[in-house]
Order: sequence, then C-alpha cells, then structure tokens
Amino acid sequence: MDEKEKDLEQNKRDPGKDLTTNQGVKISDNQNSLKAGSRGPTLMEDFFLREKMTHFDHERIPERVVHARGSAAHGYFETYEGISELTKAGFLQKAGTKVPVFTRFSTVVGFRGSSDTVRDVRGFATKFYTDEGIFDLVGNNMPVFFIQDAIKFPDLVHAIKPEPHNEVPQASAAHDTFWDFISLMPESMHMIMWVISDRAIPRSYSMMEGFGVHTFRLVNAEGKSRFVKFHWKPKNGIHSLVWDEAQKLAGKDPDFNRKDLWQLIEDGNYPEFELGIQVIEEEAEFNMDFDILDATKIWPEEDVPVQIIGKMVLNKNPDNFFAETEQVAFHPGHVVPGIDFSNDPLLQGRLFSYTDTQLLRLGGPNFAEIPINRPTCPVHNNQRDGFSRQAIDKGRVSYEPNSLGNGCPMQNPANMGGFESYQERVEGHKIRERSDSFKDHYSQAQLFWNSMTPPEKEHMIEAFHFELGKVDTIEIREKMVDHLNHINHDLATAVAGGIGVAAPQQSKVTPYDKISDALSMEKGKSASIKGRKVAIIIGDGYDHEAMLMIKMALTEAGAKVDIISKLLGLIKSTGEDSIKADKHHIAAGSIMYDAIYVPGGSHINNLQKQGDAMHFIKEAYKHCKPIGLTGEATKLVEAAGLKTVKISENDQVTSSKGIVTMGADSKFDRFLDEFKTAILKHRHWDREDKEMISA
Ligand code: HDE
Repeated sequence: MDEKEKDLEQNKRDPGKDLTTNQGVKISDNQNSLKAGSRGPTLMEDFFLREKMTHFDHERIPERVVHARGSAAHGYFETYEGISELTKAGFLQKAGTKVPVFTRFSTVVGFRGSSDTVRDVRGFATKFYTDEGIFDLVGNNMPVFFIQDAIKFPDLVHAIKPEPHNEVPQASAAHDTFWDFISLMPESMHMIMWVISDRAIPRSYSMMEGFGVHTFRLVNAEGKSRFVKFHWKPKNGIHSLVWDEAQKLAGKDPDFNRKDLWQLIEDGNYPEFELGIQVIEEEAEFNMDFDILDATKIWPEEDVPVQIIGKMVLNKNPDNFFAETEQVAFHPGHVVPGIDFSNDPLLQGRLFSYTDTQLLRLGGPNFAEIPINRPTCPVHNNQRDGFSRQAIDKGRVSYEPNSLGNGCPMQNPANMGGFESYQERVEGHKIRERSDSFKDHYSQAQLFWNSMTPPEKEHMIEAFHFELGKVDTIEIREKMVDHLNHINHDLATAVAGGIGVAAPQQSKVTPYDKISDALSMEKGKSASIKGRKVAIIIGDGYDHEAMLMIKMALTEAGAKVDIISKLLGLIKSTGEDSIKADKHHIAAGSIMYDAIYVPGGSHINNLQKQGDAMHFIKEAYKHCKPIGLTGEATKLVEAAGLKTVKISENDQVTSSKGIVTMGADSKFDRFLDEFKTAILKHRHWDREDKEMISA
C-alpha cells in the first residue's frame, strides 16, 4: 500500500470523523475566524480559533538535551536458547520466547533538526516490553564512553555542543571547546579513537553494532550473579560512509539514515540484530589487565567471546513520530528481575539522570502512562495525581499497608517475581576518589589503532586533520598530538604533519601490542547485500533486458534498486520497452547509493555528454564503490578517465578494483556473481588514483 492509499484507508469518510473541537463540538467553518463583519476585527469569543491556536502554540516540547535527533521502529525480540543458568529474567528462559520491542537510534550532539550523517556517536536504545515489566537497553554504537565518572557528563556535553556565544557549530565536535576539554581528559583517548574512526559515520542504522557499554549483572534463580556486557550484532554487516560522502549527504539528504530505516521496513527488508552477551564470573572480576567497572574499556572479544542469545527484528514503522519516537522515555535503570547493575560510576550516575530529564521533557511524573512507554504487564501502585494523569484510580485506598483495600496492591518477595537487588557486599570510606585501576588511558586506545587495517588508519588520520584542523587554538592541537603520541608515534606524526604542529619525539608510554580483529569493520564479513542501495543509470536508448535482469536479481537479493535518469518520466529502451525513472539527476547523487550499474545501449553516447551522469560515476569511483558496466557502458571507464581500471574483453567478466565489466559474449550470471561479490565487499580501497579524480 503506498502513502496515498494508506491515507485514504485511515481517513475513510464517515460521520464519526467529522471535524470537532477538543470538546467534541462539530466545527462549521475551519476557513474563517469569527469577525465583527467580514472586514472587521476578530472576536475573543471565537473558541474554535482560540483552542486551535493555543494547542498549536504548545506543540513543541523541550528536545532531548543529548540524542535529540532520532528515528525509531517497532519489532520483536526472540530468544534463541534459554539462559536460565545465567539469569532468571523471564524473557530469556526458553527458546522461542518473543517480546515486543521499540528501538530508537539517534545522533548525540545535533539538535532535533540536524543532519543524520554527522561524525558522532549513535544512540541505540531498545525498550523490551516483557511480561515482568520494561527492560531498557540504552546503549550506543560504540562500546566505550568518553568519561569514567558521571560527574563529568555535563562538562563533556557543554564542551561538544555548539559554543554558547554564537551557537556554532551545529552537530559537530570540530571546534575549540570540545578539543580543549578532550586534550585535558586522557581518559577520553580510547573513545576518541572510535569517534574519529568510520564507526562515527554509519551507512545505515541497520549496519552498525550496538553496545550496552557498561558492565551489568545477570542474576539467576539461585541468586548467583555474573558480570555481563550486552552487544547487538547487525545481520546486514557493519558498514560506513566515507567522510566526503557524509558531508555532502548532510546537505543533499539530511534525512539519509532516517529514510533508509523507514524504507527498509516499508520494503519488508526488516533490519535484524542478534543480541550477544559477554560474561565474566564474579570470582574473575580482577583477572583482566583493566578494571571491568571502567566504561572506557572493552572486554576484547578474543578474550571474552560474545555468546549470541537471541535476535531482534524491526518490522513496523511508527504511526506517529511525535507520539512514539519523540515521547519514548528510556532509562538504563529500567531493569527486570535477573538483570542488575554493577558499580560502574558512569552507570550509577545515569540511574539518576534519566527520570529527571523525562520529568522536564514529558511534563511531569506520568510519562510512563504515555502509550509508547506503557508496560504490557499490569501496573498497580499507590502513586497518584500529577500533570496529565491518565489512569482513573478507583476507591479511597492509596496507601500501604491497608486493610480497607484488602492489603492490595501487595508486594511480592523475590521467589514470587518481585525485584530484589543483588546483595553485593559494599564497604568503603565516603570519598571522592578514582580507583588506581582506572588510570591506564592509553593501552586500549593503542589496541584500537593496532587492530585497524591500513585504509581504516588512513581515514582516522584524515579525520584528525579535519577535526583538529578546525581548532583555532594551536596549543590545543599540540596537546592532542602529545596524547596521540602516547597511542602511536606514527599516528601522531602523521596527524601533526596535517595540522601545522611539530612532529613529536617518541613517547615513553609502554607500547601495548595486542590486536583485536573484532574491532575492525574491514576485517568483518557481510553475509548478504540486504539493505544496500544500487543506482541504475539510464537514458533513452538503454538495454532493457540487461537493466531488468540486474534490477530483478539485486532486488531479490534484498538490495534496493533505483532507476536514475536526467529527467523524471518514461525512459525508452533500444526496443519497444520503457521504464519510469525513480529519481532524476537533480535530486539524486552517487552519495545516496552503495553501488551503481549502467547497462549497454545507445544511451551511452548521451550519458558521456551529461556532466551529472559522469559525475555520478567519478564520484562513486572516488568513494571506492562498486560499479557494474555491461555492453557499450564499458566505454564509460575511459570517458571518466579511470586509467588504471582493466575492462573485460570478449567472453570475460572482469573485476578490477571493484569495477565489474562484461564483454559482449559473456554470460550475465557470471557478471552478477562478480558484481554481487563486489557489492558485498562494500568499498574497494585499492584505487590508488582516487585522489586524482575530481568529483
Ligand atoms: Fe545518556 N542521556 N547519559 N548515555 N543516552 C540521555 O535521556 C546521561 C550515556 C544514551 O533514544 C538523556 O531521555 C548521563 C552513556 C542514549 O531516547 C539524558 C550520562 C550511554 C540516549 C542522558 C549518559 C548513553 C541517551 C537525554 C553519563 C551509552 C537516547 C534524553 C552518566 C551506554 C535515548 C533522555 C533515546 C539519552 C544522560 C551517558 C546512551 C540527559 C547523565 C554512557 C542512547 O538523561
């Protein structure tokens, strides 16, 4: 059903749907306010007008102080195997148990109307509506955080948000106050490596990992507790944009990730993520070379393997952005029996902040009654009144203990489903102090750098050039180079060279030579091309058969294919057939696609003369994207000046640097296999001449 059909379906004309005021009074005229004469002053008495305006004037609520820009979807979580030995959480007891979920993805820094494709952390928050109450897993797409103690959070956010005197820049860390703060916070260095990496510019919300970040506890029915970290692993693989693309998208398609998520779900190409856990026994708390309560540290997956326990499928778009995506209230303190907290000082601070923020944002203490926040299990307590109370509590008893209400609602001990906190023994002096075990800030930053492939390292150096190059205060740049030097001397030297800072001497910090392959996106493999977007570029005189074959095969494999032409409307093939263009050059760009294909035909003569079409190809080449060319389209390699690319002859299919071409006598199925393999790889970094291509 398309949008128009949906609108008609939802708004069938029936008398029950007549236009009324909020009091249910039918409105006779929604075009004119009540006036003293048709040219006279408007009358105060006009309650249609006053009610409508007053509601409109109050339509905005405060946006989230962080994570303001988000997109969300409904779906379900299904448990693969029960893990009752680890937790008593009801939804994790049996294979096949399904619970509804609502997941909101977000950027952190930008305002609600900012662009999707900025360099930033992405929020990844999931609300599980379980039979035992709400469990919120409020994580990010990076497994560590900038700071170790919650008391630094307002400082971090003030530093990264637009500068207060002129509110510039929007949704970007590339300015003095952020790097000033960071240069004075060695504990941020590990997180900085993630933020400067391609993880900070995800291609799709369906193509990024999620992490609970903090150490939590799982507690089983016997009361045994273990430490746990939560992970989401995307079935669509982990893929990113390149920085040039991200910046151009910010102007040309600021809703890029939002639309992508929406479209995947509309097309039935549902995003899926597997839930994984890393578990450390209570007795092994001190066995790692870092403190497991420190949120600036990962548990390397090679040391503590991720055990997959279930999957989440996002299969329904919200009906109303405000009512659902905007009003959803997450809280890391929303846990169910069997899941509990560790003493991570960052997590402990969050436990206070989230309810507090909802009180302001959602206008009082009754936000749990907003439909999207309501548990699916019964709620009974003696909390009463407050702004926007929805429940109509009956009777005179709103206290406990009581005899007039039969003692209800009654508390439940742990063995009857009541939440009982894990009885951790706590002892200590009341002090403001950071544990010595939190003081190594460089080892895991080194681990991250060591684990990157050469192109990933190159992107990080370029990202530092961009970010620090926008910092006016030279001393801040110098301090950052000094920190980077403690991470890796070559990295610091390369960064210094691009930002006008002297190359540093070797650092005295002990090198950490471990590697974790799980940290590299490039070393990971994608199982399918589901969710990738492919542009087919055509003009009048295209080869219809070739176009159709590729379009159908890629669509069947889960890719989204758009036909792009100079103008919208019907495009004629070399024969009798024609096809409607989905997008025209003025609105589309290679930056919106993961791969492009051009079929043969006489249209190639015209395409070579169309600047926009040639730009499409050159830019895709520059961004290292797969390009498929068949028949006459192979001529475009030369026309675009791609001198180092080999093209196929006669009966061959050639894949050279991700450009897949097909000779006149070869078979389409061989071409398709090669083209799909090229798309699977996502980017082809071996294009040494890419910097020479102007696009
Ligand atoms: Fe948040 N964070 N945060 N945060 N956070 C908020 O809550 C806060 C932190 C995260 O889609 C706010 O409802 C403090 C870590 C996500 O609605 C606020 C601290 C992680 C979302 C808040 C942190 C997160 C938020 C703003 C340090 C990853 C968006 C609006 C102690 C594990 C959820 C709101 C959504 C939102 C406070 C640190 C993730 C102000 C005080 C670490 C995904 O309450």
